[in-house]
Amino acid sequence: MTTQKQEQRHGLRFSLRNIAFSHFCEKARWTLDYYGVPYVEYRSLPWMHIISMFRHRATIVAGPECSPFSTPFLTCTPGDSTADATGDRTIKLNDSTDILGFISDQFAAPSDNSTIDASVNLYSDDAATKAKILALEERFDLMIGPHVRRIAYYEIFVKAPRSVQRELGHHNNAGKLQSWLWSMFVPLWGWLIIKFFNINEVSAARSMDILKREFEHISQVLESNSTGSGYLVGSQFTAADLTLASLASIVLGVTHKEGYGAWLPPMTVMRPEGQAFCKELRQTTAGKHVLRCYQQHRGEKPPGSSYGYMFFGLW
Ligand SMILES: N[C@@H](CCC(=O)N[C@@H](CS)C(=O)NCC(=O)O)C(=O)O
Repeated sequence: MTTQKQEQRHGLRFSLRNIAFSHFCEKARWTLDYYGVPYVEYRSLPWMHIISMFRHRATIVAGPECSPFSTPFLTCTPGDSTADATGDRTIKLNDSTDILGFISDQFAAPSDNSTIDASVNLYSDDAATKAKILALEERFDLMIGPHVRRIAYYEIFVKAPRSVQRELGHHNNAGKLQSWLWSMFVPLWGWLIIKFFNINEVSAARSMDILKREFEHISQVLESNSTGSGYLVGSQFTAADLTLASLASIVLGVTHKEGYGAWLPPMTVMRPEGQAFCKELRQTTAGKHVLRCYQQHRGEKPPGSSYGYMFFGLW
C-alpha cells in the first residue's frame, strides 16, 4: 500500500549542502540515508563553504558558533509535476535538528504500521516518549556537538602534522578546485578555524572534561533503560541515538569504512594523548553504544542519490 507521503517522495527533490566532514552534517546525511530519501550532496570545505552557501545564507543564524553560512542546509523542491511556475515553493532548512524533524515527519512509517516499506519513526507517537527523545537530542546538540568539534580541531590543527590537515580536504570531501585551494592555503584555513572557535590548550582540556562527564551521564541513561534494549529511550533506535552517534563519532575515531559519511583521518595518525582519549571514551557504555549504532543503523546512501558540483564540476 502506498501512502500519500510516499507519493510525495517521488515528487520532491532534495539537495544537501554541507561541510563534508562536519558531524552536524553527518547527522543530516544519516537522517536522509535512514529514511531512504535520495538527495544531491554538495560538499564543501571550511571557509570555502561561504562561496557554496552565499546564495543560501540565512537571516537567522542556526546556533552558537554558527555564521549565516552555516551547514547542513537542506532544500526540498517540488518536482516538475507539482511545481508552481510562479512561486518558489522550495522548503529550506539550515539546522540538523530541523532537518531530522522535517524528514521524520514526511517519511516515517505511520504508527499503525500499514506502510511496509517506510522506516520506523525516529520520534515516538507517544507524547511523553517524544518529549524525552527531544530533550536528549537538544542536550547532545549543545553538550556533545560543540565540544567534539573543539577537541577534533585541536587535535588536527594544533597537534597533528600538516600532512593530516591537508588530507582532510581530499578523499572526495569536496570538488577538485576546493581540494586544491585547501592544500595550498591549509595553514591559513587552520589559523582561521583556531581563531573562530577559540581553540587552545585550555579550551580543549575543558571540552575534554565536559565530554567525559557527558559520556558518564549517557552511560547511566543507557544502563538504566528499564527495557534492557541498550537504546537511550524505549526499546528502539530513535533520534536521540542518531544524534548522539553522529555528533560523538568523530572523537571516537569512527572512520568512513565504519560508516561515517565522509572521509576522516584515522585515529592512528593522532598524537598518543589524542588516541588515549579516544580509547577511553570507546570503552564506556556510551562509546560502545555509538559504535553499535554505526554498525546496525548507519545505512548507505539511497539509490538515486548523487554528488553535485559548482563551477564546471570543479567546486
Ligand atoms: N545547530 C546547528 C549547528 C551547525 C554547525 O555548527 N555547522 C558548522 C559545521 S560543524 C558550520 O557549518 N559552520 C560554518 C559556519 O557557521 O559558517 C545544526 O545542528 O545544524
